[in-house]
Amino acid sequence: MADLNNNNLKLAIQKEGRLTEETLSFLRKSGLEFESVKPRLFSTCRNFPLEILYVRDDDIPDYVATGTVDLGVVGQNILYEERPQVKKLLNLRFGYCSLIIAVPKESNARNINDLNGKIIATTYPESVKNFFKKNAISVEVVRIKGSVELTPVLGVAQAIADLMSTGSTLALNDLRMIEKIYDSEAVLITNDKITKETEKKKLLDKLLTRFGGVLSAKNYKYVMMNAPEEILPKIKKSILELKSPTISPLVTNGWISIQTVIKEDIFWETIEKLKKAGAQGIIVLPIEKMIL
Ligand code: PRT
Ligand code: ZN
Repeated sequence: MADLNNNNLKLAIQKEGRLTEETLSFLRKSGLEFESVKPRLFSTCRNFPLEILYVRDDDIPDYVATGTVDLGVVGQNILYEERPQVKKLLNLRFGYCSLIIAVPKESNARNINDLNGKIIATTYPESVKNFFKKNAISVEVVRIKGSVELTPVLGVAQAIADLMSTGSTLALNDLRMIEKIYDSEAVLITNDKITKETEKKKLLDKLLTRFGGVLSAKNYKYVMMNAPEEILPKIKKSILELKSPTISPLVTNGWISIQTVIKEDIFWETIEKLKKAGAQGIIVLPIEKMIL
C-alpha cells in the first residue's frame, strides 16, 4: 500500500456504512487526531504513529488475518460468520444488532421447529446453518446478498435470518421475529503477528490504554452531592463499588461534599438510594476518559 509508513500501526475500518461514523468518533474520543475527508482511502494520525485504512467491512477480517493491517474494527457478526484467524481485543460498545430469524406475520410458524424442511434466506449462511444443525432441525439455507427482507414476498423463502437493530425493517415488511441466533457489536481485532514485533506491540499497548480509557468512561458517571456528615455511612453503602469517595467539608457546619463515580448500569438505582439516604444537590457529569 503506497505511502504508508511500515513502522506505524495500521488499522482498517469501514469506509462507508453503519460502523463508520461511530468508529471515527470513538477514535477521536481516544485522542487521535486525523483528517477524514471523502473519498476516504487512508488517514495518518498527527499525534500517534497510526495509519487508518478505509475498506469494505467484509475485507477487514482477511486484511487483519493476513497481516496486511495490524488492527481492524468490524461487527462481531462477521467473525461468527467467517471464523477468520484473528484475535478479539475489545468490545467497542456500538454497532449493536442481533442476527434473528423472522417469518411473514401471517405464517403459521411459531418457533424454529416449525421451520423444519423450509427455505431460509440470509446473508449469513454459515451462522444460520450452524444454528439449525445445533438444534437438529433440517432447513435449506439460501444465500442472498441484499434485501433479505423481500425474499418471502418474492416466494424465494419461507423465513429469513437477518441482522436487526431497531426492528423497523421487519415491521415495514410485515415480518415477525421468532428467534435470536446471536447478539453482535463492533469489536477491535488483531492478529498473532503483532505479538512478535516488539515496537508495534508497545504501540498497541499504548493505544489499548487509550481505548480502554474511553470505554471505561462510557461505563461510569461522575457524581457530586452534599449531605449531612452523619449519613456518610449510609451513602457509602449506596455506592458500594467505590471504595473511597472524595469527601470535603462544606462551610455549613456538619455538612460535607462527596464526589464519586457511579457505574452506568446501576446509575438510577444508586441515585435513588442516595436521595433516600438524604443526599442533596446531586450533580452528574459525564467522564471524558477514565484510566484505571
Ligand atoms: O459496504 P460494506 O460492505 O462496508 O457495508 P455493508 O453494507 O456490508 O454493511 P453495513 O454498513 O450495512 O453494516 C456494517 C455492520 O454494522 C454490520 O456488519 C453489523 O455489525 C452492524 N449493524 C448494526 C448492522 C445493523 N446494525 C443493521 N441493522 N448491519 C446491518 N443492519 C441492517 C440489516 O441487515 C437490515 O437490513 O439494517 C436492517 C435492519 O435494521 P433495523 O434497524 O430496521 O432493525
Ligand atoms: Zn459488507
